Amino acid sequence: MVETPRYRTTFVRLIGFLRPYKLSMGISIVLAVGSQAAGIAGTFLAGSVADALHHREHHLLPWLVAAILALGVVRAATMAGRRLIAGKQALAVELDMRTAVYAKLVRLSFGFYDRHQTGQLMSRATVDLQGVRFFLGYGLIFFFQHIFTIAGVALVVFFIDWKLALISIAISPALIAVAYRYSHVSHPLLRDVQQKMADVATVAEENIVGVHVVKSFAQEGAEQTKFEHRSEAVFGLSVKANRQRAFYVPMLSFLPLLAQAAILVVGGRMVAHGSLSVGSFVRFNLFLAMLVMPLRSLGMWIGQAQRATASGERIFQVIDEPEEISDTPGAHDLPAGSGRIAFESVTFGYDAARPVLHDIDLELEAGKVVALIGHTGAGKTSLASLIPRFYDVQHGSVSIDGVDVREVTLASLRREIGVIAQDPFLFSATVRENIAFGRPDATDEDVVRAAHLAQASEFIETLPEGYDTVIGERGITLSGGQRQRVAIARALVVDPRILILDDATASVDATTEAKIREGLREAMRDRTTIIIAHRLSTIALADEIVVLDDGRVVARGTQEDLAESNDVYREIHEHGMLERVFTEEVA
Ligand code: TTP
Ligand code: MG
Repeated sequence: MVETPRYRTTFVRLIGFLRPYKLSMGISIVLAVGSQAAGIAGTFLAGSVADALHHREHHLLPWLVAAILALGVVRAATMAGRRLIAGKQALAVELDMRTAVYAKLVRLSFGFYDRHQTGQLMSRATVDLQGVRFFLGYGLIFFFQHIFTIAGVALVVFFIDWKLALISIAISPALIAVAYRYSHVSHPLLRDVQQKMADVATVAEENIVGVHVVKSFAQEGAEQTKFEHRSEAVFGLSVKANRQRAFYVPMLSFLPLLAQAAILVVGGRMVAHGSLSVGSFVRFNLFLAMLVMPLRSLGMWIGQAQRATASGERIFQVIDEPEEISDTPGAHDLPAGSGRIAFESVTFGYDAARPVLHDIDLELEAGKVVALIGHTGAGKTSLASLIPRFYDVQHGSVSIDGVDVREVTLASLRREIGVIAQDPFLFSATVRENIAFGRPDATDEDVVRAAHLAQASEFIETLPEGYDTVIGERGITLSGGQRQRVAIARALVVDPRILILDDATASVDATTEAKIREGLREAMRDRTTIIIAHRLSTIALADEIVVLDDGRVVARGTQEDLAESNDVYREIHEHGMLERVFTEEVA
């Protein structure tokens, strides 16, 4: 992650998210202040009722009650207005923030995802966002509302009697401090509870997803114990949080009582001596009650602001992360061409200090099929991932039809390259939507044609709802070979100039492999194709073979060339020969 920005900067930037909502913020604050003012005025009049009763001015009563009711209506109306406006604005701010975070997440490079854990990123996108959302949505409005209430009430009580006012205000620092303290100590605990709950969910999820492994190793008991341990951790922390609540909440209710007792004693004596009217005595008690909530909330608010800022910092770390791989200024679309690929003295490493590809010079002819072979870890996947610019080279260049991939827009580059991974990821959507993923405007015919080319149409039609069948979580309802063919169809529907198949047939049985191979034969027509393969039968599709060893090209040629000269190829050849006989028998 990038260097963390400073606390104050983060706070200012967070507030910056409110800029588009200045008007509605302003109106909300005015309405909030208005409703509190009506509340204060109503409370004041309640005291006047007591005075009227005390002085037997009964004719004033109906007027006073009517005025109190009218103020109540004003209060209710302004409150409703504030809730409507502020509520909508809070949701809009949340939407903006979420959009900003996700817009960044989808743009970040593969390198970023290599360096960061999914769980970490997910928590930023959810928990931290939640921490900020409430504060940004309502925090400022509440702040102004509380400050106004405290100031307004303080002013009125000082106006009534400054000595009594001092007594009631004296409680404020203590109340704010205790509320702040509560918010301060409870938060880390609540966050731990949340974290432990995530742990419980993780164990539960892994056990459900990995149920086959758990059962086949007879580890149900051990897994249950693990689960119980984590659940007990949640229990322990929750009990602790409960203990805090049991202490602080009554404490927060008790503190104002001290002030009230003082006012009852001192004020009562003043009333008895005639230096304070009964009405003012009533007012004091009511105003004191009015103060309690804002004072408590203000204390909590400070804690909330700190947490929101901490969460904001983590969110901004994502938002500020440089995109590493993005369109260079002045990038143009990849010009039309036939799909010739050239690597020129390419050196590349995931960590620049440890290259995994060394000084590779390789030219792949347009429209030809090249098989990339080599031992595991030789760098085949790495080499292929440089073409769609999943990563940038450290030295040298990769070009398509004579144009450096770094000079063209990513969208135009990737549109021309279909990548099929070994274990392709399919979305929980219909087969049709999965195939049309790269080209949402594809017609049904396009989808069916692509499926047909990939030899997938046959099995898709036997699915319960054909192309409208929704693929289950992680593609569970399709077999490995079926998933792979859907992935091939997905790559073909965009009609790319270049096709890259990474180990595409390593995980399937011979019959399926034969079917996929048939699909490929069609799919590869008029495209430059790179097949990373281990099976001889797949390699047989290629016009040429490139052998990679330890990040270097060590040989290239036709099958016949390599059969004589290359050890790696001979190894596969001996092993794969049996495969081929078997495959042909079955197919
Ligand atoms: P690969 O390019 O993944 O090697 P490969 O595709 O030839 O191997 P396989 O047949 O098993 O698929 O890896 C080359 C080196 O790069 C290896 O040392 C692992 C390393 N590597 C990373 O550090 N990060 C990555 O994301 C990948 C894909 C590889
Ligand atoms: Mg690989």
